[in-house]
Amino acid sequence: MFTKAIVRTPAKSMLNGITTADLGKPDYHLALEQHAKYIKALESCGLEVTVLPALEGFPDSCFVEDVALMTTECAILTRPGAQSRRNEITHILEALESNYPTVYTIVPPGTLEAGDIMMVGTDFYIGLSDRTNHSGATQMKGFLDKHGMQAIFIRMSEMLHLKTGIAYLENNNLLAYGEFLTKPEFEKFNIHEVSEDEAYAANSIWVNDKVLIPAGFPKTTQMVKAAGYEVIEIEASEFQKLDGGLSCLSLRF
Ligand code: CIR
Repeated sequence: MFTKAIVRTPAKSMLNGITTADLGKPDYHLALEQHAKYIKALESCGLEVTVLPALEGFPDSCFVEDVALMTTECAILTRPGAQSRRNEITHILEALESNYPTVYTIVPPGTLEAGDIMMVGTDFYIGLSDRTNHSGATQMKGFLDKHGMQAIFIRMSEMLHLKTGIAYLENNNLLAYGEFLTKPEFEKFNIHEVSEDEAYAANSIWVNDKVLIPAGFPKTTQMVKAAGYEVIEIEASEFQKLDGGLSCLSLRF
């Protein structure tokens, strides 16, 4: 179970965030409203949420998930592959140190964004993406090894981050889309397939037995309900415009 989350208020500069989505510029005020509701949803799942201030110098900084990995044993400060995001880490360090006695750091030539990491108990699936390279993943594996946790590398080529297309819902249930449907590493899971027209909903999150799903994806919502979960639908359209989903908006631990 998670007890805490860290989020960061979106900056006005989010209008200039990195994107491939071709959905237009985000509406900043709507993004703030959606972000506030996201926080409320996390709180309704029992989490104490720390809200960090907006960082205007970093348009993508509300996507806090990418700059750190929180485990039960330690936290790891990442080294984002996106150059414009690299120094976001200096602004999250204090929050990590105030919650963990041990904080490791990914160093050059490694790059890693934790949107590429999916936690399944003490196993951590690490996507080798455009943002996460082999050195970054190997450093991460070394840190996890020290604490008796395992890393499994996943080659990927179609998506921004591993969790763009996959979400672990606990109880061996995996929500998956696209290239992740056929990876041998995921065969052991009970795979719930997200259809192509609802691909964005593959980035959903399990929070203490509830599942937060982006609003507007009825097939995925129905499928997750049918699997026995209570679902909370969250409007995330303004973050979708920046290739960001529900997982990216928080660090949960
Ligand atoms: C980026 O390209 O870095 C941001 N616009 C979106 C980051 C989304 N993060 C995630 O999937 N973990």
